[in-house]
Amino acid sequence: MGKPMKEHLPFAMAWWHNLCAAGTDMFGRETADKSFGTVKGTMEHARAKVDAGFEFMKKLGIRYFCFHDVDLVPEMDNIKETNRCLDVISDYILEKMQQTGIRCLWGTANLFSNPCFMNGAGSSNSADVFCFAAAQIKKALDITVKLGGKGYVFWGGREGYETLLNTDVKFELENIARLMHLAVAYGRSIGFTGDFYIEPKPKEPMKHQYDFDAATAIGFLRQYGLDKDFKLNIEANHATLAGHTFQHELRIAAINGMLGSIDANQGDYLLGWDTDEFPFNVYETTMCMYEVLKNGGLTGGFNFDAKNRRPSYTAEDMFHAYILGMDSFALGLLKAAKLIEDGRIDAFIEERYQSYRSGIGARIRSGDVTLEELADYAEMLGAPELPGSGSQEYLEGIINTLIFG
Ligand code: XLS
Ligand code: NI
Ligand code: NI
Repeated sequence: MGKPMKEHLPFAMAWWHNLCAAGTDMFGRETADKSFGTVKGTMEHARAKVDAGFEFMKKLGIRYFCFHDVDLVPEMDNIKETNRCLDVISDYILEKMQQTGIRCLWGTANLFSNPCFMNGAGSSNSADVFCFAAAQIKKALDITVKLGGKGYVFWGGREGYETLLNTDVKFELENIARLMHLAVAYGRSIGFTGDFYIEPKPKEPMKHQYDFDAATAIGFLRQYGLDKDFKLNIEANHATLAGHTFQHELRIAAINGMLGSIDANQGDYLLGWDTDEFPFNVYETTMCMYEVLKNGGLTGGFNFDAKNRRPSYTAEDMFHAYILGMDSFALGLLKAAKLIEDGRIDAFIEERYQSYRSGIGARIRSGDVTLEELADYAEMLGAPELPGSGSQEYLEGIINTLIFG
Protein backbone atom coordinates (compact mmCIF):
# COMPACT_ATOMS: atom_id res chain seq x y z
CA MET A 1 0.00 0.00 0.00
CA GLY A 2 2.63 2.48 -1.10
CA LYS A 3 5.40 1.98 1.40
CA PRO A 4 7.69 -0.78 2.62
CA MET A 5 6.53 -3.01 5.45
CA LYS A 6 9.15 -1.67 7.83
CA GLU A 7 7.72 1.82 7.48
CA HIS A 8 4.23 0.58 8.26
CA LEU A 9 5.57 -1.19 11.34
CA PRO A 10 7.94 0.90 13.44
CA PHE A 11 8.52 -1.68 16.18
CA ALA A 12 9.94 -0.79 19.55
CA MET A 13 11.51 -2.77 22.37
CA ALA A 14 10.15 -2.07 25.87
CA TRP A 15 13.19 -1.66 28.13
CA TRP A 16 11.28 -2.75 31.24
CA HIS A 17 9.90 -6.10 30.14
CA ASN A 18 12.76 -7.19 27.96
CA LEU A 19 15.80 -6.08 29.95
CA CYS A 20 14.47 -5.77 33.52
CA ALA A 21 11.55 -8.13 34.19
CA ALA A 22 12.82 -11.55 35.22
CA GLY A 23 9.64 -13.45 35.97
CA THR A 24 8.86 -12.26 39.48
CA ASP A 25 5.18 -12.56 40.30
CA MET A 26 3.09 -12.31 43.44
CA PHE A 27 3.85 -15.94 44.30
CA GLY A 28 7.41 -16.48 43.23
CA ARG A 29 10.79 -14.96 42.55
CA GLU A 30 12.79 -14.57 39.37
CA THR A 31 13.08 -17.39 36.86
CA ALA A 32 15.13 -15.56 34.21
CA ASP A 33 18.67 -14.33 34.61
CA LYS A 34 18.75 -10.69 33.49
CA SER A 35 21.98 -9.81 35.26
CA PHE A 36 23.84 -9.91 31.94
CA GLY A 37 26.93 -11.04 33.81
CA THR A 38 26.91 -8.20 36.36
CA VAL A 39 25.49 -7.43 39.79
CA LYS A 40 21.96 -6.06 39.65
CA GLY A 41 21.29 -2.62 41.08
CA THR A 42 24.66 -1.23 39.96
CA MET A 43 25.61 1.14 37.16
CA GLU A 44 27.63 -1.71 35.68
CA HIS A 45 24.34 -3.60 35.35
CA ALA A 46 22.66 -0.52 33.85
CA ARG A 47 25.40 -0.41 31.21
CA ALA A 48 25.16 -4.15 30.57
CA LYS A 49 21.45 -3.73 29.90
CA VAL A 50 22.25 -1.06 27.31
CA ASP A 51 24.73 -3.43 25.65
CA ALA A 52 22.26 -6.33 25.71
CA GLY A 53 19.36 -4.17 24.54
CA PHE A 54 21.21 -2.76 21.55
CA GLU A 55 22.60 -6.17 20.61
CA PHE A 56 19.07 -7.56 20.80
CA MET A 57 17.52 -4.76 18.71
CA LYS A 58 20.29 -4.95 16.13
CA LYS A 59 19.95 -8.69 15.72
CA LEU A 60 16.18 -8.42 15.19
CA GLY A 61 16.14 -5.23 13.15
CA ILE A 62 14.06 -3.41 15.77
CA ARG A 63 14.43 0.31 15.13
CA TYR A 64 13.09 1.90 18.32
CA PHE A 65 12.97 1.50 22.10
CA CYS A 66 10.79 2.84 24.93
CA PHE A 67 11.83 3.36 28.54
CA HIS A 68 10.84 4.48 32.03
CA ASP A 69 13.45 6.47 33.95
CA VAL A 70 13.93 3.70 36.51
CA ASP A 71 14.32 1.02 33.81
CA LEU A 72 17.59 2.67 32.85
CA VAL A 73 19.29 3.09 36.22
CA PRO A 74 18.77 1.87 39.77
CA GLU A 75 16.74 4.33 41.84
CA MET A 76 19.07 5.90 44.43
CA ASP A 77 18.15 7.19 47.89
CA ASN A 78 18.29 10.74 46.64
CA ILE A 79 16.71 12.04 43.43
CA LYS A 80 19.77 14.16 42.64
CA GLU A 81 21.89 11.03 42.62
CA THR A 82 19.38 9.13 40.46
CA ASN A 83 19.38 12.03 38.01
CA ARG A 84 23.17 11.99 37.85
CA CYS A 85 23.04 8.29 36.95
CA LEU A 86 20.47 9.07 34.26
CA ASP A 87 22.85 11.62 32.74
CA VAL A 88 25.63 9.05 32.64
CA ILE A 89 23.56 6.22 31.16
CA SER A 90 21.87 8.45 28.59
CA ASP A 91 25.30 9.52 27.31
CA TYR A 92 26.09 5.84 26.83
CA ILE A 93 22.73 5.15 25.15
CA LEU A 94 23.27 8.09 22.83
CA GLU A 95 26.61 6.64 21.73
CA LYS A 96 24.93 3.31 20.95
CA MET A 97 22.16 5.08 19.05
CA GLN A 98 24.69 6.90 16.91
CA GLN A 99 26.53 3.64 16.17
CA THR A 100 23.39 1.70 15.24
CA GLY A 101 20.81 4.20 13.97
CA ILE A 102 18.34 2.82 16.52
CA ARG A 103 16.03 5.54 17.86
CA CYS A 104 13.91 6.33 20.89
CA LEU A 105 10.15 6.01 20.34
CA TRP A 106 9.05 7.38 23.71
CA GLY A 107 10.10 7.91 27.27
CA THR A 108 8.15 8.06 30.49
CA ALA A 109 8.60 8.39 34.25
CA ASN A 110 7.74 5.52 36.57
CA LEU A 111 5.39 7.24 39.03
CA PHE A 112 3.98 4.06 40.54
CA SER A 113 6.72 1.76 41.94
CA ASN A 114 8.21 3.97 44.64
CA PRO A 115 6.14 3.64 47.84
CA CYS A 116 5.70 7.43 47.96
CA PHE A 117 3.32 7.04 45.01
CA MET A 118 0.97 4.71 46.89
CA ASN A 119 -1.86 7.25 46.49
CA GLY A 120 -0.88 8.26 42.98
CA ALA A 121 1.42 10.96 41.62
CA GLY A 122 -0.58 13.91 40.25
CA SER A 123 -3.54 12.55 42.20
CA SER A 124 -1.64 12.13 45.47
CA ASN A 125 -3.03 13.79 48.59
CA SER A 126 0.54 14.90 49.36
CA ALA A 127 1.86 18.07 47.70
CA ASP A 128 5.42 16.89 48.39
CA VAL A 129 4.77 13.70 46.44
CA PHE A 130 3.29 15.84 43.64
CA CYS A 131 6.65 17.67 43.55
CA PHE A 132 8.61 14.42 43.34
CA ALA A 133 6.42 13.37 40.44
CA ALA A 134 7.13 16.73 38.80
CA ALA A 135 10.86 16.26 39.33
CA GLN A 136 10.81 12.79 37.77
CA ILE A 137 8.75 13.98 34.80
CA LYS A 138 11.11 16.91 34.26
CA LYS A 139 14.11 14.60 34.17
CA ALA A 140 12.37 11.98 32.03
CA LEU A 141 11.49 14.73 29.55
CA ASP A 142 15.11 15.93 29.57
CA ILE A 143 16.31 12.43 28.76
CA THR A 144 13.59 11.85 26.16
CA VAL A 145 14.57 15.07 24.37
CA LYS A 146 18.28 14.26 24.69
CA LEU A 147 17.62 10.88 23.02
CA GLY A 148 15.40 12.42 20.34
CA GLY A 149 12.27 10.58 21.51
CA LYS A 150 9.22 10.98 19.28
CA GLY A 151 6.77 10.91 22.17
CA TYR A 152 6.31 11.14 25.93
CA VAL A 153 3.83 8.85 27.70
CA PHE A 154 1.62 9.26 30.73
CA TRP A 155 0.27 5.90 31.76
CA GLY A 156 -1.94 6.46 34.83
CA GLY A 157 0.07 4.24 37.13
CA ARG A 158 -1.68 4.76 40.45
CA GLU A 159 -3.78 7.73 39.28
CA GLY A 160 -7.07 6.34 40.50
CA TYR A 161 -8.65 5.36 43.76
CA GLU A 162 -9.69 2.47 45.95
CA THR A 163 -12.59 4.08 47.81
CA LEU A 164 -14.57 7.30 47.61
CA LEU A 165 -14.64 7.35 51.42
CA ASN A 166 -11.19 8.98 51.36
CA THR A 167 -11.09 10.53 47.88
CA ASP A 168 -11.92 13.90 46.30
CA VAL A 169 -12.19 12.85 42.65
CA LYS A 170 -12.62 16.35 41.20
CA PHE A 171 -9.64 17.67 43.14
CA GLU A 172 -7.46 14.77 41.99
CA LEU A 173 -8.45 15.11 38.33
CA GLU A 174 -7.68 18.83 38.41
CA ASN A 175 -4.26 18.11 39.88
CA ILE A 176 -3.45 15.47 37.26
CA ALA A 177 -4.39 17.97 34.55
CA ARG A 178 -2.24 20.62 36.26
CA LEU A 179 0.75 18.27 36.27
CA MET A 180 0.23 17.52 32.57
CA HIS A 181 -0.01 21.21 31.72
CA LEU A 182 3.24 21.83 33.58
CA ALA A 183 4.87 18.95 31.67
CA VAL A 184 3.69 20.33 28.33
CA ALA A 185 4.96 23.83 29.16
CA TYR A 186 8.35 22.48 30.24
CA GLY A 187 8.62 20.02 27.35
CA ARG A 188 7.90 22.69 24.76
CA SER A 189 10.37 25.06 26.49
CA ILE A 190 13.23 22.57 26.02
CA GLY A 191 12.37 21.89 22.39
CA PHE A 192 10.19 18.78 22.61
CA THR A 193 8.04 18.89 19.47
CA GLY A 194 6.63 15.37 19.64
CA ASP A 195 3.33 14.13 21.01
CA PHE A 196 2.41 13.62 24.61
CA TYR A 197 0.33 10.49 25.05
CA ILE A 198 -2.13 9.22 27.61
CA GLU A 199 -2.20 5.42 27.79
CA PRO A 200 -5.68 4.48 29.04
CA LYS A 201 -6.21 1.53 31.38
CA PRO A 202 -9.37 0.78 33.38
CA LYS A 203 -7.96 -0.92 36.47
CA GLU A 204 -4.79 -2.39 37.98
CA PRO A 205 -3.04 -1.35 40.08
CA MET A 206 -5.94 0.81 41.32
CA LYS A 207 -9.50 -0.45 41.44
CA HIS A 208 -10.65 2.64 39.55
CA GLN A 209 -8.14 4.18 37.15
CA TYR A 210 -9.05 7.68 35.98
CA ASP A 211 -7.96 7.05 32.36
CA PHE A 212 -10.44 4.17 32.05
CA ASP A 213 -10.53 3.94 28.26
CA ALA A 214 -10.00 6.01 25.11
CA ALA A 215 -13.33 7.84 25.35
CA THR A 216 -12.76 8.74 29.00
CA ALA A 217 -9.21 9.95 28.35
CA ILE A 218 -10.32 12.03 25.36
CA GLY A 219 -13.05 13.67 27.46
CA PHE A 220 -10.49 14.47 30.16
CA LEU A 221 -8.03 15.95 27.67
CA ARG A 222 -10.71 18.14 26.14
CA GLN A 223 -12.14 19.24 29.47
CA TYR A 224 -8.76 20.45 30.68
CA GLY A 225 -7.55 21.92 27.38
CA LEU A 226 -4.81 19.35 26.78
CA ASP A 227 -6.15 17.92 23.51
CA LYS A 228 -3.82 19.91 21.24
CA ASP A 229 -0.67 18.45 22.78
CA PHE A 230 -1.85 14.95 23.57
CA LYS A 231 -2.78 11.86 21.61
CA LEU A 232 -3.41 8.35 22.90
CA ASN A 233 -1.16 5.32 23.24
CA ILE A 234 -3.56 2.39 22.94
CA GLU A 235 -2.58 -0.90 24.56
CA ALA A 236 -4.36 -4.05 23.40
CA ASN A 237 -4.54 -5.66 26.83
CA HIS A 238 -5.87 -2.46 28.42
CA ALA A 239 -8.64 -2.33 25.82
CA THR A 240 -9.87 -5.80 26.68
CA LEU A 241 -9.62 -5.10 30.42
CA ALA A 242 -11.98 -2.17 29.80
CA GLY A 243 -14.48 -4.53 28.18
CA HIS A 244 -13.69 -3.28 24.68
CA THR A 245 -12.01 -4.86 21.71
CA PHE A 246 -8.56 -3.56 20.76
CA GLN A 247 -10.11 -2.40 17.49
CA HIS A 248 -12.81 -0.41 19.31
CA GLU A 249 -10.24 1.58 21.27
CA LEU A 250 -8.19 2.23 18.14
CA ARG A 251 -11.29 3.40 16.28
CA ILE A 252 -12.41 5.75 19.07
CA ALA A 253 -8.93 7.28 19.21
CA ALA A 254 -8.76 7.53 15.41
CA ILE A 255 -12.11 9.25 14.83
CA ASN A 256 -11.06 11.87 17.39
CA GLY A 257 -7.73 12.47 15.63
CA MET A 258 -5.89 11.02 18.61
CA LEU A 259 -4.54 7.65 17.50
CA GLY A 260 -0.87 8.27 18.15
CA SER A 261 0.89 5.09 19.22
CA ILE A 262 0.28 1.48 20.20
CA ASP A 263 1.42 -0.78 23.02
CA ALA A 264 1.40 -4.01 21.08
CA ASN A 265 0.56 -6.90 23.34
CA GLN A 266 -2.27 -9.32 23.96
CA GLY A 267 -4.37 -10.16 27.00
CA ASP A 268 -6.03 -13.39 28.02
CA TYR A 269 -9.83 -13.32 27.88
CA LEU A 270 -10.02 -15.77 30.77
CA LEU A 271 -7.96 -13.58 33.11
CA GLY A 272 -8.94 -10.20 34.52
CA TRP A 273 -5.53 -8.59 34.62
CA ASP A 274 -2.80 -7.21 32.38
CA THR A 275 -1.02 -10.39 31.29
CA ASP A 276 1.05 -8.47 28.70
CA GLU A 277 1.51 -11.43 26.38
CA PHE A 278 3.26 -11.24 23.07
CA PRO A 279 0.59 -10.94 20.38
CA PHE A 280 -0.13 -14.06 18.35
CA ASN A 281 -3.80 -13.57 17.50
CA VAL A 282 -3.68 -12.69 13.81
CA TYR A 283 -7.37 -11.91 13.75
CA GLU A 284 -6.70 -9.07 16.19
CA THR A 285 -3.50 -7.84 14.58
CA THR A 286 -5.39 -7.77 11.27
CA MET A 287 -8.15 -5.57 12.66
CA CYS A 288 -5.53 -3.42 14.37
CA MET A 289 -3.63 -2.89 11.14
CA TYR A 290 -6.93 -2.20 9.36
CA GLU A 291 -7.48 0.70 11.78
CA VAL A 292 -3.88 1.87 11.47
CA LEU A 293 -3.98 1.85 7.66
CA LYS A 294 -7.29 3.72 7.66
CA ASN A 295 -5.69 6.21 10.05
CA GLY A 296 -2.88 6.82 7.57
CA GLY A 297 -0.37 5.25 9.99
CA LEU A 298 0.78 6.35 13.42
CA THR A 299 2.84 9.30 14.59
CA GLY A 300 4.33 6.86 17.12
CA GLY A 301 4.90 3.15 16.65
CA PHE A 302 4.34 -0.37 17.95
CA ASN A 303 5.90 -0.82 21.36
CA PHE A 304 5.96 -4.42 22.54
CA ASP A 305 4.77 -3.79 26.07
CA ALA A 306 4.85 -7.55 26.50
CA LYS A 307 6.76 -10.08 28.52
CA ASN A 308 7.73 -13.68 28.20
CA ARG A 309 5.65 -16.17 30.19
CA ARG A 310 7.40 -16.99 33.46
CA PRO A 311 8.53 -20.47 32.35
CA SER A 312 9.99 -19.02 29.12
CA TYR A 313 13.12 -17.91 30.92
CA THR A 314 15.95 -18.37 28.39
CA ALA A 315 17.64 -15.79 26.18
CA GLU A 316 16.31 -17.68 23.15
CA ASP A 317 12.78 -17.16 24.50
CA MET A 318 13.32 -13.38 24.39
CA PHE A 319 14.01 -13.67 20.66
CA HIS A 320 11.14 -16.05 19.96
CA ALA A 321 8.78 -13.64 21.72
CA TYR A 322 9.71 -10.63 19.60
CA ILE A 323 9.77 -12.69 16.43
CA LEU A 324 6.27 -13.92 17.26
CA GLY A 325 5.04 -10.39 17.92
CA MET A 326 6.59 -8.85 14.84
CA ASP A 327 5.44 -11.68 12.57
CA SER A 328 1.90 -11.46 13.94
CA PHE A 329 1.76 -7.77 13.08
CA ALA A 330 3.42 -8.28 9.70
CA LEU A 331 0.86 -10.92 8.80
CA GLY A 332 -1.89 -8.67 10.18
CA LEU A 333 -0.65 -5.88 7.91
CA LEU A 334 -0.80 -8.12 4.82
CA LYS A 335 -4.30 -9.29 5.69
CA ALA A 336 -5.54 -5.78 6.49
CA ALA A 337 -4.23 -4.52 3.15
CA LYS A 338 -6.07 -7.40 1.47
CA LEU A 339 -9.27 -6.42 3.29
CA ILE A 340 -9.03 -2.84 2.14
CA GLU A 341 -8.07 -3.76 -1.42
CA ASP A 342 -10.90 -6.30 -1.58
CA GLY A 343 -13.27 -3.43 -0.83
CA ARG A 344 -16.34 -5.44 0.13
CA ILE A 345 -16.38 -4.33 3.78
CA ASP A 346 -16.01 -0.65 2.87
CA ALA A 347 -18.64 -0.99 0.15
CA PHE A 348 -21.06 -2.59 2.58
CA ILE A 349 -20.66 0.19 5.14
CA GLU A 350 -20.98 2.83 2.44
CA GLU A 351 -24.21 1.27 1.21
CA ARG A 352 -25.58 0.82 4.74
CA TYR A 353 -25.92 4.58 5.30
CA GLN A 354 -27.34 5.22 1.83
CA SER A 355 -30.56 6.75 3.20
CA TYR A 356 -28.59 9.80 4.36
CA ARG A 357 -27.29 10.60 0.92
CA SER A 358 -30.45 12.16 -0.48
CA GLY A 359 -33.89 13.37 0.56
CA ILE A 360 -34.66 13.70 4.23
CA GLY A 361 -31.43 11.93 5.23
CA ALA A 362 -29.27 14.46 3.38
CA ARG A 363 -31.16 17.26 5.10
CA ILE A 364 -30.52 15.68 8.52
CA ARG A 365 -26.82 15.49 7.75
CA SER A 366 -26.63 19.09 6.60
CA GLY A 367 -28.38 20.22 9.78
CA ASP A 368 -31.02 21.96 7.72
CA VAL A 369 -34.13 20.54 9.39
CA THR A 370 -36.25 20.90 12.55
CA LEU A 371 -37.62 18.26 14.86
CA GLU A 372 -41.16 19.20 13.77
CA GLU A 373 -40.32 18.64 10.10
CA LEU A 374 -38.91 15.23 10.91
CA ALA A 375 -42.05 14.39 12.87
CA ASP A 376 -44.24 15.51 9.95
CA TYR A 377 -42.18 13.36 7.59
CA ALA A 378 -42.61 10.34 9.86
CA GLU A 379 -46.36 10.91 10.08
CA MET A 380 -46.54 11.10 6.32
CA LEU A 381 -44.81 7.69 6.10
CA GLY A 382 -47.11 6.22 8.72
CA ALA A 383 -44.72 3.38 9.62
CA PRO A 384 -41.01 2.95 8.79
CA GLU A 385 -39.60 0.08 6.79
CA LEU A 386 -37.01 -2.14 8.49
CA PRO A 387 -33.56 -0.53 8.15
CA GLY A 388 -31.90 -3.29 6.09
CA SER A 389 -29.96 -6.35 7.19
CA GLY A 390 -26.71 -5.88 9.12
CA SER A 391 -25.43 -9.03 7.37
CA GLN A 392 -22.88 -9.69 10.10
CA GLU A 393 -22.40 -13.35 9.22
CA TYR A 394 -21.82 -12.52 5.55
CA LEU A 395 -19.17 -9.97 6.57
CA GLU A 396 -17.50 -12.32 9.05
CA GLY A 397 -17.31 -14.87 6.26
CA ILE A 398 -15.48 -12.36 4.08
CA ILE A 399 -12.95 -11.74 6.85
CA ASN A 400 -12.33 -15.47 7.27
CA THR A 401 -11.96 -15.97 3.54
CA LEU A 402 -9.45 -13.15 3.28
CA ILE A 403 -7.45 -14.22 6.33
CA PHE A 404 -7.42 -17.96 5.73
CA GLY A 405 -8.34 -18.27 2.06
C1 XLS B 1 1.06 -0.85 32.45
C2 XLS B 1 1.43 -0.01 31.33
C3 XLS B 1 2.85 0.51 31.35
C4 XLS B 1 3.00 1.66 30.41
C5 XLS B 1 4.20 2.52 30.64
O1 XLS B 1 0.07 -1.54 32.45
O2 XLS B 1 1.15 -0.70 30.15
O3 XLS B 1 3.76 -0.50 31.08
O4 XLS B 1 2.99 1.24 29.09
O5 XLS B 1 4.23 3.07 31.90
NI1 NI C 1 -0.19 -2.55 30.40
NI1 NI D 1 1.68 -0.12 28.23
